[in-house]
Amino acid sequence: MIIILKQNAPEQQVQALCDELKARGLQIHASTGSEARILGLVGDTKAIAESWVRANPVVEDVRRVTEPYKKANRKFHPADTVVQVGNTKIGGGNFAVIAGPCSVESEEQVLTVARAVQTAGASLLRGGAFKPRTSPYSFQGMRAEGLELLRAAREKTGMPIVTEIMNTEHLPLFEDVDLIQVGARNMQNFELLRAVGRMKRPVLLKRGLSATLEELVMSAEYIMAEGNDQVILCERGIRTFETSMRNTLDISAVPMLKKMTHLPVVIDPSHAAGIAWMVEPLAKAAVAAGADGLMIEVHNDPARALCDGAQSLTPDQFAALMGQIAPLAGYLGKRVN
Ligand SMILES: [Mn+2]
Repeated sequence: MIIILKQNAPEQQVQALCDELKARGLQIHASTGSEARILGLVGDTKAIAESWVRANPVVEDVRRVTEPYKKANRKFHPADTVVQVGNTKIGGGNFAVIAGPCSVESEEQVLTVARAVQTAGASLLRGGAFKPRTSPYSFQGMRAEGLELLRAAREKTGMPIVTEIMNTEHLPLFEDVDLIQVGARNMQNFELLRAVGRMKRPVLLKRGLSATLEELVMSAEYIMAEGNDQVILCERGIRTFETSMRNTLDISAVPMLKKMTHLPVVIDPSHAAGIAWMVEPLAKAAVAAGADGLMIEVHNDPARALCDGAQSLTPDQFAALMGQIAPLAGYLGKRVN
């Protein structure tokens, strides 16, 4: 961190600032130029808030020269993190597909879809039990009963389950969920992030609809700061000025997140587009850009789906997509599981 001091800053106050910074364990390299006087801070500055420094009357400006995220930062952890969910590995050259209905609707529905996506090559089963819906009058999910149906489908197929947690009160219900999803709307629910960090189970963290990549990585940092480094990042489309699709898939998030962090990156083309026919081209683009996996919504009867039917693939469409995705990922050197 570099602090630029105001011209003619009183020496006594500058000294007081330096003493405070030293008391926080930092070393200070001061340099005086013809136009400005600069303090270079050496040491771990992640807990020093820029706003706290800027509030000091002798400070003209402050700049961070290293990223505020440490545990998620590739600079301090060059090797890719591999997250293992059941027998499935994601990251570090391992590619996996998560598929299933937007929401769990009945025992028959979730089991039918689970069997179909498993046959087509998906290794993890998704399904929403607690649904964060824009309208309180929309279907809110089967809640605890939905979780039971996912467990039953896991029992019958052997597929690990992926489902979204919406608040910390539900934590006891999620203790045996294989991959806990924190959804886009909860990306900055910091208490929830800390709580899933303490659970020591793999977490799928979705990017908020208007979150920057640094904000997404800082949210991962919250989970990791609690001692849980099994975090998978998911880009699911962001809100832009474009209205012809539900969201705009930020494909550049894949290479940029991989440069910023060592965590696996998964793309959800279903929520990005909101339209079933766009899932295939976006999924291919994600694989080509280097994604470690895909998360895709599949429904046995999209026209009658209680949630997100327009973006759901039928089992046949999903099988056709997998027929293209798996060879493409293999061609790019990924181990598909
Ligand atoms: Mn959905």
